[in-house]
Amino acid sequence: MRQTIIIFIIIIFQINLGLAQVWPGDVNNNGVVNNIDLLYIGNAYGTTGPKRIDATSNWEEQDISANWNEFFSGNINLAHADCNGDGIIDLLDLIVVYTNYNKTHDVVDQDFFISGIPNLDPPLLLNAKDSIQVSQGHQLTIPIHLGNDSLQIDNFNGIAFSIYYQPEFVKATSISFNIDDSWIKDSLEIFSFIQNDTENGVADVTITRYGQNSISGSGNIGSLSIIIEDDILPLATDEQEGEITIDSIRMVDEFLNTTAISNDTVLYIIKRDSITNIIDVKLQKEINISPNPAMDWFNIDTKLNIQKIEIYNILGELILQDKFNNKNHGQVRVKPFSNGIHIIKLFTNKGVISKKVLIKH
Ligand SMILES: [Ca+2]
Ligand SMILES: [Ca+2]
Repeated sequence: MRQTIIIFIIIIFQINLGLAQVWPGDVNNNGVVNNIDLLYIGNAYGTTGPKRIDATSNWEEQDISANWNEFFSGNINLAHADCNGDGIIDLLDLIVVYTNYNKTHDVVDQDFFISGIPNLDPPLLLNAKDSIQVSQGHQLTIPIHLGNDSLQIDNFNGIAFSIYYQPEFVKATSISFNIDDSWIKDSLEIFSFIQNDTENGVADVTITRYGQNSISGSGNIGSLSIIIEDDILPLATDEQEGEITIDSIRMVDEFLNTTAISNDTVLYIIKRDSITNIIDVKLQKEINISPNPAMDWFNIDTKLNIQKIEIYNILGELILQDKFNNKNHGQVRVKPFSNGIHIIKLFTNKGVISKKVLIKH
């Protein structure tokens, strides 16, 4: 009798403290299924453990039969990454994330993002050319770069980010992410995922390597393809404008530690020639500063309205303030300033934007 009570107590203890309950697809167990969960699947890819008894992918709380040996940081058992409960973490679990995407349970503990500072933290860039003609299939392709020559990426294991766009310009199923010549891919050790919310104009992307298997480098990681919506164009007698922004970025190393990455926006201007039927898409960075490095002066060119600019030296001292009176272009003389990096703060109708300019006489 006494032995039975002890066993009973041990079982209760295990249920309370040991075994997790899994919501299939919510790998980091924060209450919501999204592209961040796929970073964890990538990280634990190929790991095996006990199968879930009576496992399904249904959106309901499911008991696991036994804990796996490994844990993610935050004491999250790897059993959460085995979304379909078959005892291995692989691409079938990715399908469960698709199936249960955006579903929530309990109180959602929102995923965090560390916003990088432009020109100080490595960028995730929409590497847009100035002007693209998209007469064939109306497809717009924008290469995406992670890191650059001066801001390299150390220990990339995976990245999740979102692309925000005006849904009225884009066909319902027309956004795709293609990994082509990509420095984060070697021997095909990578998978990518895109979930497109056409109603709100948000496409969530995840690209991750298989397992804990990081790589360092910078440059092209793939390209975004967007098909421009035909239907709106015949109505457009004038140019149509919109924005594509890349944000909500979470880049992780092999231990799922997050690195700050700066975001990016391009403006696009679409015009359809009513005679030739050629659609001309002009892409433009939100703010262009050139030349950079600057010798005696630099130009600012943007679609935004600039109220004023401030220039700070490397010591953080304010050395110039200039009114722009809501203009969207102008020239700034920097001849009196010393050589080195300077921070330009632009006060615009879309908030304060910081840019880095190198002055080199
Ligand atoms: Ca989650
Ligand atoms: Ca599985």
